[in-house]
Amino acid sequence: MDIKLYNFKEIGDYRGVLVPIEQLKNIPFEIKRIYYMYDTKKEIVRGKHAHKTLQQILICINGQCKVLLDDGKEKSVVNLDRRNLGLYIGPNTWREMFEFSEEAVLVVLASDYYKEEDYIRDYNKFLESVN
Ligand code: T46
Repeated sequence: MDIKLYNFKEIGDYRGVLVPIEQLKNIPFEIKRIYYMYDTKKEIVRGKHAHKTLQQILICINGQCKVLLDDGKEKSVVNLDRRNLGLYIGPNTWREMFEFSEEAVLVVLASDYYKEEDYIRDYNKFLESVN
C-alpha cells in the first residue's frame, strides 16, 4: 500500500514544542496546497474517495481521528493521535477519515492544487482502476 508514517521531529524547550516540515526534505513532494478541517462530528465519515495523482500528508494537529486506507487488495486503519505524526497517502489509495474527536483539527499538505478531475469518488470505479 502506498502509505507511509512520518514521525516529525519535535523541537521542544521551556516555551513549548515546534515541529518543522520542509518540502523535499522531510516530506517527499513540493507543497502546492494546504487545507484543514475541524468541527467534524464523531459519527461523520469524510473522504470516501481516491486520487489519481495527488500525494498528501495528513496531520491531526489537535485531537485525533482515524483513517481507513484501501488499495483495492488490503485495508488498514491508521490512528492519527499525535501532533507530530504525518500520514503520507499516495495516488490510487481509497481513504475514509472517521471518529474525529471533539476539537480535532486535521491539516493536509497536498502536492497539487484542488482539481476535481483528480478524484475517484465511486468505489467500484476505484476497484476497476486498481485491479
Ligand atoms: C482528501 C481528504 C483527506 C475545495 O474547494 N478546495 C480544496 O482544496 C478541497 C480539499 C476541497 N474543496 C471543496 C470541495 C467540496 O465542496 O470543499 C468541499 C469539501 O471537500 P471534500 O468533500 O472533498 O472533503 P473531504 O474531507 O471528503 O476530503 C478532503 C479532500 O478533498 C481530499 O482530497 O484526500 O480530505
